[in-house]
Amino acid sequence: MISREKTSMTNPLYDTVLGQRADSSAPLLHLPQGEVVSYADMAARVARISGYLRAAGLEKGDRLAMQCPKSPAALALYLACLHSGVIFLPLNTAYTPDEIAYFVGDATPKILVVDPDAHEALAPIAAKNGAKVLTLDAQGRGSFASAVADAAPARTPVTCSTDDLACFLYTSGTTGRSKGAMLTQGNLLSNAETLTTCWRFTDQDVLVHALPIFHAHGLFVACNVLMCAGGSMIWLNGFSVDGVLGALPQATAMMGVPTFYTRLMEDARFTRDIAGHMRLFTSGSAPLLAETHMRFEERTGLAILERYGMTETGMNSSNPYDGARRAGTVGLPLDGVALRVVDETGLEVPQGEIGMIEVRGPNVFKGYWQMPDKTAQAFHPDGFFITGDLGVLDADGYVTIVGRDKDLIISGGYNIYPKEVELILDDQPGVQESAVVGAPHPDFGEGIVAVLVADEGSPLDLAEIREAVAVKLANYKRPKHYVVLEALPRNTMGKVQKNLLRDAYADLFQPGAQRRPPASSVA
Ligand code: MLC
Ligand code: AMP
Repeated sequence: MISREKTSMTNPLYDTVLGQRADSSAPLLHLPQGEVVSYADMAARVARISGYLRAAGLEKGDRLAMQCPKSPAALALYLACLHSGVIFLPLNTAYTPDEIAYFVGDATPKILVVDPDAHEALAPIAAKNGAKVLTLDAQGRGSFASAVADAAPARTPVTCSTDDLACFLYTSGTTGRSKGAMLTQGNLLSNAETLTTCWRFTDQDVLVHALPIFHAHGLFVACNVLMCAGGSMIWLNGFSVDGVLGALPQATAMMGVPTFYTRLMEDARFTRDIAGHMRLFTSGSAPLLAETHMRFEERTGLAILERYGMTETGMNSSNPYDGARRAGTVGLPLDGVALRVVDETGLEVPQGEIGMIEVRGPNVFKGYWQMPDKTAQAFHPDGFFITGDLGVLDADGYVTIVGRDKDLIISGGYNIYPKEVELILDDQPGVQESAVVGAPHPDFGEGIVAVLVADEGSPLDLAEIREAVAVKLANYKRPKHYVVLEALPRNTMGKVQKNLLRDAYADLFQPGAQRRPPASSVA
């Protein structure tokens, strides 16, 4: 619950994560070249950016979108949006201009900040939507930096309440059309405070930060929690085994997706000696196999703490800091989060039975931007949000996720809705229809398989299809494997039986697996 003291702050989220330490020389970021950014340094940068945003005419509730490489300047831009009441819209750096055009058209940001390399492709999209486009590279250089350098700093944050919108994060859906999840200051603040307490973060903590900062995990879970605690982050530009191994000796904690842990364990240098001193390793965004959990414990003597969340809700449940971290489970509902498992009629199922996971609490988002129907469909009248995840509660209240009631693939911690890929495949010359499924993948958890049916008498050019898909879709959404069949398996109602396809390709990505094409060709 957000305290009374917080609600009387001028800008509760900004004050909690940075404002209260705006004069502190304590380290916030440790950069790869040894440079340190203190809390005070960050607050000074934020004041300048906030001054610029105000001078540029952005007001509370306006949007600013960013598709930039990870950098301290990009983090400062997020914090400056909080400071000035501007809604921050971070975009995956892998999105193609086609994808960006949709987000910009939907969210209508007043400013779009992009990588200089993408300026030429994105400037027309910004112009079409009346947005000003500025550039910011990985070193913090570009037209955005020049514009900000001339601005007079704005030191006082714009007054915001916990109900004001702080960020939009886009999530895809079963229809293939992305929805902007509207997150309030209160959503982000409550989750940051709850996780800080639950995972015992303090100003003594040093987090290995190897996640991207355009999603909930890297930005809200990692950055907000560390700043809320007053700790610091070893700021890596992305995940690499060498980068993490180099950072671990100075660190106390790390947050990651399962792929981080499987990749680390593939390296003989990742041992109890290098990791055993760590206070905490957390995992989320995708299922952590029980086998990975156990191998990690054997290797390091430490149990990974797995937690469960969503873009729309932030974190919902977590294994305990003290007490049993049960492999294969996502732990107990967080303080303040009500979690229930229900059947199709909305009634809670008996303990031990599978049902839909639904959650309610201060962490749950306000709705989808300009999509009142989708918002209404996502909630029950009593305020519970329907997650689309199927789960089961055990006698001690631990949650296990057993599947999804949504056609979703999670690859390396990123979500891919098959429909979005199928719509593009169906458009390709010679393709009659397509079905996209996820198959177990040793590195990414799931790998995308595209199953195509060709128009009669028209052989498919898979190389051409791959190229066309690459223009339209971010790299992680692109199928890792294509199969051509004579027909898709369908049930008597005519519905594609994706379960049969999943079964047929279950060992496609397994090391040494025999690729068994059920029909014509595989590539
Ligand atoms: C990269 N590729 C991927 C991929 N990431 N393919 C599938 N799934 C992914 N996640 C592609 C690359 O484009 C490349 O394709 C090939 O795979 C190999 O690339 P790589 O160099 O091995 O990838 P890398 O850059 O190392 O990235 C892998 C990764 C990254 C796991 C480090 O994907 C990552 O940082 N994931 C974290 C995602 C995350 O933060 N999720 C949080 C969402 S929030 P090619 O064809 O060019 O060779 C959320 C809420 C919650 O879910 O609960 O937390
Ligand atoms: P996103 O909306 O991109 O944030 O993805 C949220 C989805 O990721 C959830 O609905 C779950 O399906 C999945 N997810 C997140 N954390 C876990 C976890 N620890 N175990 C299993 N699935 C998870």
